[in-house]
Amino acid sequence: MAWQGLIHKYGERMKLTPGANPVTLHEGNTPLIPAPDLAKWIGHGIDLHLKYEGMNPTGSFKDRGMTTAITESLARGSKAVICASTGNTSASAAAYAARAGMTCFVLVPAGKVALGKIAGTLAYGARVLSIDGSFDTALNLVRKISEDGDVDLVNSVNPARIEGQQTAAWEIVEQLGQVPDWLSLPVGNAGNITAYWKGFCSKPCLSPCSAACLQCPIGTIKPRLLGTQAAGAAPLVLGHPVDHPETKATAIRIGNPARWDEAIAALSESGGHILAALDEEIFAAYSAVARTEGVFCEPSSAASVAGLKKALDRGEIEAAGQTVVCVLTGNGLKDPDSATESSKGLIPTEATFDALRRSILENL
Ligand code: AN7
Repeated sequence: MAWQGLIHKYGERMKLTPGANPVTLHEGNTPLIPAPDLAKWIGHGIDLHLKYEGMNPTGSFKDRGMTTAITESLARGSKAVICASTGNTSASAAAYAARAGMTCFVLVPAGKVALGKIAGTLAYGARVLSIDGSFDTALNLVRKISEDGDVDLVNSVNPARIEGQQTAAWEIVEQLGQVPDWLSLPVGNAGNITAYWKGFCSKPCLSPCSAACLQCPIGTIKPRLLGTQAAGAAPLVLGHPVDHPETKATAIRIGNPARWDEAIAALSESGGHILAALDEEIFAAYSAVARTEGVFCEPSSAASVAGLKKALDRGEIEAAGQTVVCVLTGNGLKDPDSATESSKGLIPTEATFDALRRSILENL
């Protein structure tokens, strides 16, 4: 049967209102792509796979948690939702709210959201409120205003978001036929790391996922989690909130993660590790992912690759011969400015045969 989204596939395994009518864009079922050439770039003999979450309907992993959050909100009879966002949450909330016939308000930090994310959010008809403040300030404001009850909060402090996002862990086990040894992901507000850990700790699925997985290993075998923050926005690494977070990886420009305690617990229970990557390291990984494997992710997503390389290079973790999944949380098309700025750019070529031949020979 054709793919009908996450609630259709996994609804029975999630804590949701029974009988609620799913609001879905047929999200999930994203590719898990083997990445042997990127593995060589990283070094250290790892078996690397990329979970390409940029293939979700609005271009990021947020859709997994938004199908559940908006479904629950609609079932409660809400007419409007609100979120703070560095961009991807806003696009996702706006799309699912449009589908549900609800009004969506988003608060974004002025000038710090990638163009494609704003474009999507506006296209889906959301009210985009741009504030002179960080994501953290925006989140505090929307948390407070949602207490009035007129608008439902759909940031990842909403438990329905975590319910939906944990499905990525289940998909990875199905696609790989095993639990990976390491799961590497970027960490901003820490909802995703919380959700993955919940998924990996849940009950096994009822039927075998694949030929290689005759008995579901979920809940018995667990991966180690590797979290990466941007160096200018690394509260979990530093152990204290960052008042003025700064990074060119704007999706993870977050100084005081809402799911702080859950993230620390997941890291410690999994025997994992968290570290900070410099913007240069994140952008080097960003280019490497696209050029070695033809997979275009946004800069923040590449933090999962940058952090993995850095942790291995420094001997902070060992993974030789082990299976590693890097979660590429968002699509590179969301951030055209980063893509053009970190490439050589266009090659002006006169429209003649000779000029064309010269351009080709000079650039072979
Ligand atoms: C591409 O959209 O917080 O640690 O408001 O867009 O679960 O927050 C985005 C976060 C990683 C971090 N990669 O995930 C938002 C927002 C991308 C992201 C993260 C985000 P969390």
